[in-house]
Amino acid sequence: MPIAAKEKRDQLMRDGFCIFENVLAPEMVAKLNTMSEWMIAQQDEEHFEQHRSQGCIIPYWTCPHPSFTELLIDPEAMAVFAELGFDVPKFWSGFVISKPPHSPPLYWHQDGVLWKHPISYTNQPQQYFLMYYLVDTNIHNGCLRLIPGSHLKRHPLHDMRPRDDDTVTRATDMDHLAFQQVEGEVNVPVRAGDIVVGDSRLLHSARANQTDQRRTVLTIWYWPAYDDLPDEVKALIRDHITSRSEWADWVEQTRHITKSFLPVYEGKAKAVPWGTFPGEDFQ
Ligand SMILES: O=C(O)CCC(=O)C(=O)O
Repeated sequence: MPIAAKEKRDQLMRDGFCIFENVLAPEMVAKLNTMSEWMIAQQDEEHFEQHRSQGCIIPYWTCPHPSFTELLIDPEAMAVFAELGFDVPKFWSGFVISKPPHSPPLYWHQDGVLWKHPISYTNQPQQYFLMYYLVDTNIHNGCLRLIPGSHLKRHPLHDMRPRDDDTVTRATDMDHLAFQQVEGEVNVPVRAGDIVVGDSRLLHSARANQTDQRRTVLTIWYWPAYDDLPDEVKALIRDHITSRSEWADWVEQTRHITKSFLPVYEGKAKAVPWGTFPGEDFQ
């Protein structure tokens, strides 16, 4: 497929991210804000405590809402993939992540799951996030920050396992490396309605929200070139999406809308084991 957004595609491959401005209309942003508030209101106190560094993180299928389904297949957003040269992206998962007023930064981390497969050590397109910030962001209200190129090159932060440490996820140890300013980081302020496209292996975090307003982002995960993935990776994707009954139910209930974006693998290959940390070969 031709690549209309050549510079952005080059940036995505080289730096691990790129930005498309002004993709969602203000009405859609308003609708998604209403949806997010409805989902956030359903969480209990322990959820917010446990995920204090993120604010909250709600898988879309735990509170099904038609606006999320609409966003998954949004033609303007899918046109972003087409401009990048990906004409058959397949969907995986999605979350509402929201920082309340006056809340701590998000810890540094990466979200790759294929580190036990050689594909992770190549620049073949694998898993990308689309991030939709629902307010304009800046360094005061919790904008994204990231380390360009860290999807391809080891950084000392790769040796950390922040999600295994309660003092990080609950943001009770703010001296932890996971919260520090680090060499090579860049801030990524955006406007509501923009999309940040990023490689799941990229190290990223978010600044603290020091304002009186909530800061919400929706992250949706896709496999932009699913058909080119090895069978054992397709098997991992298939097994994950059907691993929880609530999730599998959502897939069935919305299949009539999302059908062409659902990954299908009917082969016999054994799924590659889940691998969330880079091995020593990653240098
Ligand atoms: O809150 C953000 O800005 C990014 C959230 C994120 O990437 C995550 O929690 O994995």
